[in-house]
Amino acid sequence: MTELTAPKSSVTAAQFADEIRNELKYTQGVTPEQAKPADVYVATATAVRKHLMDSWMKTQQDMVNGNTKAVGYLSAEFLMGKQLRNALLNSGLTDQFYAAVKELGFDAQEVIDAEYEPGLGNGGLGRLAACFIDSLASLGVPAFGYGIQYRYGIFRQEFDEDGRQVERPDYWLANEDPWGHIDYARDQRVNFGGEVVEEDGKRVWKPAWAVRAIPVDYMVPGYESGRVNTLRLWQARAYDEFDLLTFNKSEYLDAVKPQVEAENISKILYPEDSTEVGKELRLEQQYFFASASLHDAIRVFYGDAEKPDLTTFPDKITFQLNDTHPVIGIPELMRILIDEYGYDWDTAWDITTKTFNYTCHTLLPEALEVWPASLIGKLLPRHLEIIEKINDQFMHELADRTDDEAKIERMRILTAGENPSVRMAYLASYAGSHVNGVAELHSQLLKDVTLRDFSDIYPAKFTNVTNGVTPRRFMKLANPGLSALITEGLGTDKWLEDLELLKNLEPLAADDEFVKKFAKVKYDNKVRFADFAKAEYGFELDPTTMFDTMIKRLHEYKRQALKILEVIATYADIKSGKVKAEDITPRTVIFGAKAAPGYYLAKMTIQLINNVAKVIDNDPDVKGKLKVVFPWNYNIRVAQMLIPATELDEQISQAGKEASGTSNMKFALNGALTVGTLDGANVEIRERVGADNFFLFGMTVDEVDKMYEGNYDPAKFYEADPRLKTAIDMVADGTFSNGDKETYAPLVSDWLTKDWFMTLADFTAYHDIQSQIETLYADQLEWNRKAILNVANSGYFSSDRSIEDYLERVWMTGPLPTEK
Ligand code: DL6
Repeated sequence: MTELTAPKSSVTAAQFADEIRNELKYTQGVTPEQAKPADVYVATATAVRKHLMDSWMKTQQDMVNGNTKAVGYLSAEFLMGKQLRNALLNSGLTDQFYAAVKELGFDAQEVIDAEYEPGLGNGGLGRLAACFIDSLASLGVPAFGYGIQYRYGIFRQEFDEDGRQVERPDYWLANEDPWGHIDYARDQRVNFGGEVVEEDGKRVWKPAWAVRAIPVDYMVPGYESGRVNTLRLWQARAYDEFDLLTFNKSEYLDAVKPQVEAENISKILYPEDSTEVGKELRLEQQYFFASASLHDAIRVFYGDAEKPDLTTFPDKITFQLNDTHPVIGIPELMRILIDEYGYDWDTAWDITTKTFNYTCHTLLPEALEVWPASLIGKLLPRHLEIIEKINDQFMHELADRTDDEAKIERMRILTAGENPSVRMAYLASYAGSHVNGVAELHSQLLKDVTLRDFSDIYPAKFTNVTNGVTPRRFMKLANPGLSALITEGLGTDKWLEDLELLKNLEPLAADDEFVKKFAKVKYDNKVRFADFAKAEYGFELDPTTMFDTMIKRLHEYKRQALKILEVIATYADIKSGKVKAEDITPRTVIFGAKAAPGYYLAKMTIQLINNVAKVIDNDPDVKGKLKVVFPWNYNIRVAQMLIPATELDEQISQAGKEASGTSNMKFALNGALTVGTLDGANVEIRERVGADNFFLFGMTVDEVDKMYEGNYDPAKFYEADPRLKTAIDMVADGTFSNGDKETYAPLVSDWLTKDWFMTLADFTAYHDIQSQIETLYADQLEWNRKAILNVANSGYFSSDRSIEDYLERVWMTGPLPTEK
């Protein structure tokens, strides 16, 4: 499908076709006749980069020569998704592309499909980083995304014949990556290990080994802004390729060992950290990219000056620490300033605290990183000294501010005792200028619970910035049908830059003709997804059924278990005849989720979902009424197909556990109704779209807390709700494991004896809301009216708005001046 016209580039389709031909010849060395779609993809990407080159260079020059403070977004994850269509859209070359590839005799979709999606992130955190750098560029704010170019991103998920998750390595760099430019000349040295000695009254770090950090630059074009920022991802390389002497002695493995070890640093995203070696590698990764990025920023703004005035550093760039992964950057900047540039401690501290801000993305205490001091001491001995000194200074500062000794003790960055450890979130909360959560409720809970002591002592540091998503990728690219309808309804496509304009769609929810057009777009998207699911996975989906979707990482707190138990109970209702065939709203329940490779119960839940899907599929009694599918290897590409096709969005985490969620925003903006708890950004979505247009159920944070205090007993809920009991019994009795009662025994036992996230306690309420959902769904006009009201009132959840909030509340900067 050709997309609506993007901001125009003056290049004609014929010229663009010539540019692609040129790249085919001079980059790929093939004629159009010899070319494969993958060649045309690379040639197109190369041509697009050339279009962006002037703006990219100009943006950097304006940033370095002007007075606008830049933003450095330090993040272990950037889940970018495919680049081609986004780059075409933002550079105004979409229409030319479709015409040009046609002229060259290629199918545009095949060219688009030739791009391999990099998975350099896990989930919401990495995708948020990608949305943010898109918005920064679109708003014209000078910025760098800084991270790691992992050789292997998140694993490729497969399911075995028993429905179990199998993790396969995702070697995305086995494919050409035309977007990344390796800049060997701007490498950085990153040191590790060794010892600290006293020399001339100074502490001097004598590292034992070093890794070469090589930047790979990705252009980040803004939409309609004329600005192009940089995503700089570091690759780790060894300094010495290998030891020839050892090699000649035929000790091959020993000869390449240092090289292999150095390059391991950027090899995989989130190495398994249950072992010492895994932990060590994670810390190496974090220090590797934090150190290289800080040195890089100094190089960018001060060139090779030997004695730059780094007291101006916080006026040049402000660094956002995306979760705790880059927090080791704090002692690193202190070390750079003191050891490399000779500043005294107080000046270095002043610069450092003005430079960093910290975003916390979790409410799970176990997700706040804590490093054994011994490990930091082994890898980064000078940093451990600096952290000790920061901790001492902090303890003194606290003693001046409070008499509450227990509180001071609780707040230690470096814990006391025999095996001290370093709490990275505390380090960031003390050293950062600002600390923010990612939704109103989350920021409040950070202040009230997770970082309460810090917010008591430093209330002014704490703020909220509710997450957002980019409408360019998640509406314009993902949902061309809805985008065209919105533009028609509003009479302008300016909503792509100012998403609050969607509000003007509100009156159209009362216009039956518009509602019908909207319903048709949704139906077409369902057909599109059904076709995709058939081609990709072999699924047979019926687009006349309700598409009910739950996509997110598999975690107990997100409660995929709640959804699957409800599906099982419904299945049992149909089988037993408790629910009459004519009373059933036919549904297709779609799951998408990866479980961390070491997360036993999460992986078992995946297995259960797959086997429930199989049993239901093979049962003629439920045919046409209920179907479950689990497209494996959920990624951005699948999200872009599935979200626009979804009618009911499941956001059913236990209240007080989901920091924000961002798929909830994507769904609302694409006209799905949400069934959800009062958790994360659901709260704000509901406030904005209206309580009548949101299916709320379940316990609140306070009710959850009370239930924890009252010795929660899940078995009571099991006994009290016969549907729940039946569903759990079916899991236990082998219905979904060929009669084997052991397969899911750990899951069943966890539900009945522990159920930390209170799936059972919320089950009845979750079921009750389903009848409201089905009543409304039976009235398609009303359903779609409410869906339009969701779209109209979700403009706030643009990542452009999030970035504007960061600019105003945290970063205190803005766009580069535009030329008169
Ligand atoms: O802020 C982005 C994203 C939130 O939308 C999710 O609610 C939150 O779970 C996620 N956080 C993480 C960090 N670790 N944990 N847990 O991925 O951030």
